Amino acid sequence: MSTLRKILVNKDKHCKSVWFMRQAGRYLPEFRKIRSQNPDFIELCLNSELSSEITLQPIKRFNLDSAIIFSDILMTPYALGQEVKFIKDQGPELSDFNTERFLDKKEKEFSHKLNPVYKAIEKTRKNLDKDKSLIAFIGAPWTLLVYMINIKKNKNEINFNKLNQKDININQILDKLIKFLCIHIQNQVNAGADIIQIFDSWAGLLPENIIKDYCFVPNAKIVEFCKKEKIPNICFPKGIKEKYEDFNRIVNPDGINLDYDIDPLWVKNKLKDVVIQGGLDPKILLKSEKEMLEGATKYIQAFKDIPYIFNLGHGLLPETDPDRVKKLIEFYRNN
Ligand code: 1CP
Repeated sequence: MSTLRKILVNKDKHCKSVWFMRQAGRYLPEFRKIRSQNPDFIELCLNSELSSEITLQPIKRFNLDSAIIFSDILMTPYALGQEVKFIKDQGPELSDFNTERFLDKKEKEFSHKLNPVYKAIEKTRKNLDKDKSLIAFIGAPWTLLVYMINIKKNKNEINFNKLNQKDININQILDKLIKFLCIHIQNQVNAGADIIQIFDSWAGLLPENIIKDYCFVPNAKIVEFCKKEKIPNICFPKGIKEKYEDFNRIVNPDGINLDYDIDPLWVKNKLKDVVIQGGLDPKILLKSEKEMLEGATKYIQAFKDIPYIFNLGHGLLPETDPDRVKKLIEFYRNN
């Protein structure tokens, strides 16, 4: 059994396990080389051979305990018929959302379009040591919706006028998304993934009055599906501050990833009956080695008596020095 499953499923508090969000990506020269030869990001995600190779790059380099499949949360809107483009230094851009066409999408076509992702998972599983987990992931419905109907004004603001347009029935869209996301989860597990992480990266932009309907309830429905299918799951409701407590109570996932805003000591008191993952600010890897190791110590100490998976409070930044990543892993394993 992998160390990640020992912690997440068996709640083994003595076991150590480390992986990083965005471990396969832009801070690695070997990734940048492949990326420079593949200008279309979606095409790269649909290239099973290369996706699998990229997934294994950080495992070869650092011998991490788990691999996370190289793909993107926006592969879901892509498979649901929207065109997805990544504009350099601007982030993703999706073609106009058409409610009718979206609601009409069929399961078979959706799974067919994502087949290369499942092939990449199969291939990776064959080349990954038995004692390592292969993590697959989805974007949570709210976070996907933010991109799909293009409602983010800037880094920290939602265009609520657009969200409340009469021709967009949000609940109907969320329900359809949940259904397709559960299919995507099941397909990834059937292909060989053994853990699912659910990224709700924009949960922190939801106001108090709708966070339950748009974040807690959709995440809860997906976690319920995972539990029914015995799929170990980790939720990441980024930016929701003390509402982590409500989230944990209502959604009740196997694991919860902390963001870097939340105090680990608060977490220890307030989040019960859940495995804790991550928390360390990825920016700390850009500071001095001393600061980085002090930062890591805070998390290692806070969670030494409970099941804890070492990771970050968001993805590794593109400017991170890979040698720093190596140091951090060594430090965690030796402490
Ligand atoms: O080279 C490039 O320009 C592409 C950069 C890149 C990479 C390497 C993007 C574009 N996505 C990815 C891969 C990716 N995305 C992974 C791979 C596996 C790994 O973690 O190693 C994962 C898990 C994701 C998940 C993802 N994509 C999230 C959730 C996590 C998070 O960061 O909050 C989100 C929000 C996205 C959307 C996305 N994909 C890429 C960009 C630039 C964005 C937008 C982010 C934003 O709007 O800030």
